Amino acid sequence: MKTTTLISIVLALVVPVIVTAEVDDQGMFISFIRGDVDHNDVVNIVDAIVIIRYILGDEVAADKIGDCLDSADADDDGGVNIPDAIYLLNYLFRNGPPPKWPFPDPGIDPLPFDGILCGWAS
Ligand SMILES: [Ca+2]
Ligand SMILES: [Ca+2]
Repeated sequence: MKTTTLISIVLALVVPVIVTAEVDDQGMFISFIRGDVDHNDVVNIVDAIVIIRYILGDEVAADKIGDCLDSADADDDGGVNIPDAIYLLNYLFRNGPPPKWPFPDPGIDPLPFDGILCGWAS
C-alpha cells in the first residue's frame, strides 16, 4: 500500500469524526463575550457567582450558561473550574488581566476546538 493511500484512508476515517464532533450542517459557532456567563452583555460579580454555582451542580446556573460553556472559561484553558471564577474576580476587583478574547466585544473563539464550545446557532 502506498503511503499516500494510507494517509488518505487515515484522513477519511479521522477528519469526518472531528468535523461531526464540532460542526453539523445546521449550526455554527456563535459570538460571545468571554466572562459574560449569564449573557447580559456585562461582566460582573454575578458571572463569577454563576461559574461557582455551575461547578457545584446548580441547574439554574447551567441554564444561564446555556450552550455557551466557553463564556465561563474566563482564562481560556479549555476547562471551567474555580480558577475561572477567581480569574474574573481578580479582573473585577484587583486590576487583574481581563478575560481572554473574545472580550470585551463579542466574537468567536479563535481556538474553538479546545473542548469547550459556544454554539450552535442555526
Ligand atoms: Ca454577565
Ligand atoms: Ca478555564
